[in-house]
Amino acid sequence: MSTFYGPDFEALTAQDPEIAAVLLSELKRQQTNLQLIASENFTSPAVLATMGSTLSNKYAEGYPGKRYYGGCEEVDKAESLAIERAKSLFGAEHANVQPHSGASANIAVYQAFTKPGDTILAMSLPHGGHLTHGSAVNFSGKWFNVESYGVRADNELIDYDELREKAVATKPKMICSGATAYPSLIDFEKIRAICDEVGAIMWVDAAHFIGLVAGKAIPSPVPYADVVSFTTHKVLRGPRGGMILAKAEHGAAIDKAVFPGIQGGPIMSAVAGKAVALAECATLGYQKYAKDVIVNAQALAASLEAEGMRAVSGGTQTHLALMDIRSTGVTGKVADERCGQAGIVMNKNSIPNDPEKPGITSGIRVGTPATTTQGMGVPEMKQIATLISRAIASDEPSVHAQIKTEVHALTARFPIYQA
Ligand code: DSN
Repeated sequence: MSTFYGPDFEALTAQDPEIAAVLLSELKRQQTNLQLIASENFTSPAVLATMGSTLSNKYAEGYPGKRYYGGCEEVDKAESLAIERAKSLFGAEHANVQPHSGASANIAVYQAFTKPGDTILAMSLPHGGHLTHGSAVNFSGKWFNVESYGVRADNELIDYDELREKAVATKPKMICSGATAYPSLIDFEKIRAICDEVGAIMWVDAAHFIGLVAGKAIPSPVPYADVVSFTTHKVLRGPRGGMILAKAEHGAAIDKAVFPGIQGGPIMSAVAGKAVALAECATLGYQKYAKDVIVNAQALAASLEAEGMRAVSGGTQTHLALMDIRSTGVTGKVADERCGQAGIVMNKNSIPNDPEKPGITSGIRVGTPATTTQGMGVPEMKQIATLISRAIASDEPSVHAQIKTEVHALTARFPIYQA
């Protein structure tokens, strides 16, 4: 029996045992540790099979029916299915399924709507934004005049007054909403009104929460935004990659920006994998999953609070919780390391107005997309919070070894990728 969901693992083992061993060890790592990184998930065997298929061999620059290469009749079908499924699932007027990643999708959005030197307004990275939303070390911060907004000091929710004041004062070409470490919902109607007031393009980077939108668990930005970009591998549970939805009037600009603007040949195996994932997301089972992800995140946040940590923004309405762990006496970096030694995988994360540097931090970010895919529920979230708390509290390798044993016992009850 094969333990790997790929068509030719035996052939790979014979040809390249070193890489085959990496694949097996990574499978074991994913199966036995607790995966709490908010941006990761376990995609389905069907998506994995598509990603490892011969579609990877095909060059297909252009779009279905208008390619720069021959022999595209089969991959055309896959891309057309992905586009139609994306439009139908999200009620979108236009979909581009070719971006290689979330960052690529975002570069295409800049390319479609702005020129270097234009002003954009986006959430600051230290308050939960993303590198491509204008960070000084990213192309976006180097090529654009970036104005930022953040969260209010009192409740750690987006400061819409500040957002509007900055928009009115700086007249940005584009206003970006969306974040990587913001546990609350975003008021898209309010942001649409601000964009209309100042004549800005409304861009939503929905990478983190689009899977919750697909599962009808939270409100959608699609009716409000000019353009919505996202990754396909987070809560959405698809292949690694990106996607862009847009109003019909922007469709041609988006397509031109993706190809030939910033990419050459699309990765057709990933495009087909996106089609498979989108069909999975249209099921009632996925809708239940999306709601369970949020219930689990709320249970995890509440249980970590019961262990003495503080949930930023007062809790979560999404798939992730950002915990201020200063009460534990250790930094996010140390907590991340200690949890890692105990088989609990998550990441250190800055909290709003963090006194520590980004490489150290006062917080941790925990997410529930992967554990919920495994079938874990509220009782397991309570157990996980206790395991995290115990791991953070100790610098004893023997304590971490004991917790790791308990983690392995827990994950063994919720197996993934069984042959
Ligand atoms: N790096 C991703 C995350 O973990 O949130 C965002 O791109």
